[in-house]
Amino acid sequence: MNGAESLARTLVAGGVNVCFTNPGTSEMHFVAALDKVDGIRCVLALFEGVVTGAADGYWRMAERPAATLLHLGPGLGNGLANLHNARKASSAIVNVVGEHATYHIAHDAPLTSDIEGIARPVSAWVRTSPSARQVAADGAAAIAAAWAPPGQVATLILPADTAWNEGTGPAPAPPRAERARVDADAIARCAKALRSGEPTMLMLTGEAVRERGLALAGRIAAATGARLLAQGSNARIARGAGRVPIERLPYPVDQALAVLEDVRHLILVGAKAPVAFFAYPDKPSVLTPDGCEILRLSELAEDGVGALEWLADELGAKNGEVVQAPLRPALPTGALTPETLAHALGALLPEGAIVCDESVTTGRSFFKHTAGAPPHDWLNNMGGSIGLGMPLATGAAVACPDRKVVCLEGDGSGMYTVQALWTQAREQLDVTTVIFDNRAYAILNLELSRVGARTDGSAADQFDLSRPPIDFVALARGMGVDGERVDTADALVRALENGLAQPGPYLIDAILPSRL
Ligand SMILES: Cc1ncc(C[n+]2csc(CCOP(=O)(O)OP(=O)(O)O)c2C)c(N)n1
Repeated sequence: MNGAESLARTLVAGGVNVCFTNPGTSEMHFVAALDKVDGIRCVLALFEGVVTGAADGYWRMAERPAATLLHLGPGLGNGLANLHNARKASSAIVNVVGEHATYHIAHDAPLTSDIEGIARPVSAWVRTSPSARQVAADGAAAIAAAWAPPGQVATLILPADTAWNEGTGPAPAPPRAERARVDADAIARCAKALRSGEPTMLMLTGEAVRERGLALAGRIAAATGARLLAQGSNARIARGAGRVPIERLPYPVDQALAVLEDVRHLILVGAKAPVAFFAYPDKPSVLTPDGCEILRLSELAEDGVGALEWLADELGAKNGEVVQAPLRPALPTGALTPETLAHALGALLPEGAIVCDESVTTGRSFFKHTAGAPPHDWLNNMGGSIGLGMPLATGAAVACPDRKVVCLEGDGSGMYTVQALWTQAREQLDVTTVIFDNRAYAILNLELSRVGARTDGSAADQFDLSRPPIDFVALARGMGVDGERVDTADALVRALENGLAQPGPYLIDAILPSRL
């Protein structure tokens, strides 16, 4: 058995059953091995940003890492932005990156590059396998590194001769590291703050914003009067009727400051201490008020749900959590605006939906109007690098073929990785994509004044996507995805009903008032 097959069998033995691919010549033996070995599904994407974003979405929903297959330094480089997003989301991914045969590297052929150097900033673990006899063990180590809590990007670089030379057969995956339990001091400090009678907030993310974590946090809130808030962006929030509802920290600095202004004790459950997305002249970077005590219940890698359980016990908070009542807005009619769009989503979001949210400025009231929809999961971009939404939806749909994926996508953001639609068509993935076609980089137009930049007016041209207008329905059709364009709330409702009723991919180009 050659090294490539040894690695492929190692992946399957380690529970890696999907590989998002965009291969080249140096990966041909690995491609052949993936073909030969049962138990791993290969999903081709036409740009590496789709490959890496899909692997992120797959992890968030399957809770198992996918592999990627990328072509040397340039292929990895094309996938970097979404690997950055995956790193920020603490998503586990096993990248397999092809490399020239070991003896060929010295010749500096066209595709030779510093692959480790490209991989390192986005990877917690990087290794170039030295030989075919080592590649299976390195693959097993990569899987273990990816699984390290809370989830990591591991990059294994595979010189072509390590794939084609004689290997060892598969290596067993090392046991997975468990999440560490928090110490008793953390519980005692947080309990003291919660008993102080002073305004206290729990800021949650990670496992803590899934159903069980939210229920426990809700109990603590009911027993102590503490407020709950999620981070501004989260890998996956469990929401909807019957779950403890939670708001996110708003993006605009002034709004975030207002939400946090009275907090005296902030307890972080997996979350980072809140800071502004960007610096602005005359606005603070740190969003907590002066004098606010910041305490940590758990790091993201620790057992946050266990910590909430312990804390709830300590406080005698056994039940009493307030859950969201079922509540849907009425179907909207009239003009299509971000607000009527939010109503349509709230009215129609199906039970079990997976929402991949890259709605940027259009989505500011989506949370409010979807809060009482049937139970669903909500996935954010955590790294701020746009072009994640459609790949994320692709990976989520591969992970959960029985659930409807709803991709909420800005027109500007969507254009980065629009090729994801082709993969959705090829795999017949159940994704309804709604493009928020405001023909602008609207957020940048807002930011221009927020940062205090002075212009004579022509700067707005850099945010104008209307010249020429982008025909998303034609783009989708060109990649095998059906769709329609809508410009009223009534038409959006019909299109959403239509898209959600179909089992495969569908795209709705929602024409919104221009935001320039
Ligand atoms: C990789 C990357 N390039 C550029 C940016 C800067 N950026 C942030 S938002 C944005 C435009 C988003 O436009 P759109 O998706 O249409 O949403 P809208 O602002 O119109 O709501 C850009 C270019 C970024 N965040 N990431």
